[in-house]
Amino acid sequence: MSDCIFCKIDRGGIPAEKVHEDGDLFVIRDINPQAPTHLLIIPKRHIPTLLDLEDADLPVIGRVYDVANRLAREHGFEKSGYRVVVNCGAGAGQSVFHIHYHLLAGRAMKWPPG
Ligand code: DGP
Repeated sequence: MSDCIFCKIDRGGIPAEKVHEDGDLFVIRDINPQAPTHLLIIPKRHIPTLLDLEDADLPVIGRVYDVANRLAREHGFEKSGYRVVVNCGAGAGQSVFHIHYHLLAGRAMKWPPG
């Protein structure tokens, strides 16, 4: 989508260091980090929200969690704990309408999230 921030980042139209990239997804650091480590795992296909997932997307969503686990091991927070969260809809806090998974680590997490 031409006016989507994450599509623009993927195409190189907005600068952002890609921490990881493969054919299906890429990972960047959140511009407004909510934890010492705050990464965004972003499927490349422009899927607006979790509700818009199609059957063909499901293998990629599985890969999101594989990449999250790999990053946890690479960055050394696999034992201290980490949170993977997706906001679906404005009422849940979604502000960028291109599906993305927040990977947060490096501090104690509260439950329930606010
Ligand atoms: P959400 O509120 O769940 O839709 O999360 C969107 C996140 O995207 C938010 O935490 C801030 C981040 N973000 C928005 N614009 C940019 C950007 O241009 N670059 C980067 N790195 N992150 C962005």
